[in-house]
Parts: sequence; structure tokens; C-alpha cells
Amino acid sequence: MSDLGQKPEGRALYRYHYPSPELAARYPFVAHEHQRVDDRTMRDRVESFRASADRRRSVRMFSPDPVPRDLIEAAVAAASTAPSGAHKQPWTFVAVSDPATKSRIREAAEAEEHTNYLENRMNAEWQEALARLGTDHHKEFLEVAPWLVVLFEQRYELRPDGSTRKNYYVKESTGIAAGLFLAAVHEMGLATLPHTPSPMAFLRTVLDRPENERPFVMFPVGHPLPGVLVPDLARKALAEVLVVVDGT
Ligand code: IYR
Repeated sequence: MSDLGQKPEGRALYRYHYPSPELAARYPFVAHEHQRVDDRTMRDRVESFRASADRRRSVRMFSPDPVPRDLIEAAVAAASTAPSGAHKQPWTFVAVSDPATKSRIREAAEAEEHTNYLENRMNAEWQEALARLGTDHHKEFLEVAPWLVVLFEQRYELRPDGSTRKNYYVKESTGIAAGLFLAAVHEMGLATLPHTPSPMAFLRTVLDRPENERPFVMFPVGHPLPGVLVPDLARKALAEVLVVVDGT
């Protein structure tokens, strides 16, 4: 074996090796493909990722220009690399470009949002928090954007024979997949908006999804409408979001 687990002085770094010989005899394992790079390279890489991520903005007016289906498929493939509890990958992405289905989704979403905004299902504090975004119950972008990608969480696994199995950390797993989807869409040069027309149960009916699936978030995806404006928001400074415990 390599020097895995050996400290320079020869003292064992790990007493319990992963995988244990028993585990490796029982289940398949493969070498982790990894190319170690120096600190400067890592700094360059993370800085270019940060700068790109910082250019991402949620957009509320999309261009109707079509987006090829293979780009949506590639973004979902990237998102589906997300880690998940017990590697269950408890998510389903439903990508909609059919205009009739998009219209039904818009209609149902606007009905829910009408109750939220105009019949006070969102209380005053909530509406106040949204004031600077200026969102309202109009959701035209749901019809204009060439794609609506609806992400469902699988509350449990439903096997083809009808039997069920538990899923684990479903929200955490699906949330990470949502983040990767957002990043993939942004990296390829498209725009999106994590949209949660609340309550979202209608999406299961409209999209004819099985009982184990619950809508998690919906992403209109497309090119931004040229000249679109976004709220002038600042992101929190690092010191507001990071606490370092370094023992000094
Ligand atoms: N779902 C509503 C309300 C809404 C809520 C939050 I929190 C937002 O950050 C934005 C909107 C809507 O989509 O308008």
C-alpha cells in the first residue's frame, strides 16, 4: 500500500483506515481521482469562481429566445452530481418548455400569489422584507422564459414494484442540488430565479408527479431580457458570515 495514513515520523495518522479491509472486500471501491495543486493555483481558481458567482443575479424578466434542450440537460446533469444522504439522490428535475404547461403553471402560481400578496397570507413583516425587491403576484416570466425547471424532492423512494424505502437528509440533499443547478446555469451564461410560489403543491398535479415527490423550488431559465434591471443589493461582508476558530 502507499503511505496513506502515515505521518512523517511514522506514527499512524489514522488508526481506523477507510475503507477497512473487510469493507473493501465486501463492496467495490475505486481510487479517488485527484490532482493536488499549489496554494497559488487554488487562490487563482477560487478567486475566479468567487468573481463569477458574484456576477450571478436573480432575474425577473427573461427573453423569450429559445434555449436548446441539451443545455438544460447538461445543467441538470451537473446538479445531479450533488452529494446526498446515503447517496440516494432524492430529487427529480422536471424541465418544461411546453407553452400550454407553462401557462397552467403561471395561472396556478399567480392564483396562489394573489392570496399571498393581496389577501394577506404574507404578513406585514414579510411584505416589508420584500418591499425593496418589489415582487408582486404577477408572474409573466413563467410563460416568457423558454424553460421552467421544477425541482422535486423525493420524500421517500418509490420503487417500480410499488415498495418504498426511506430517503435521508432530503432537504439538505435537494438544496445542494439546487445550488449546483443555479451555478451551472450561471456558468453557461444563462439566468434563472429560484422561485417558490407558495404553496407549491399544484406543481405535483400539473406535472403529474408521483405521491412521493414534493415541489422544492422552481427555476425559470433563459437569457435575461436585454437591459433588465435588478435590485441594487450588496452581499454581506466576509466578516459577517464567517467565524474562524483557529485556536489562537
Ligand atoms: N413566493 C412569492 C413571495 C416571495 C418570497 C420571498 I422570501 C422572496 O424572496 C421573493 C418572493 C413570490 O414569488 O413573489
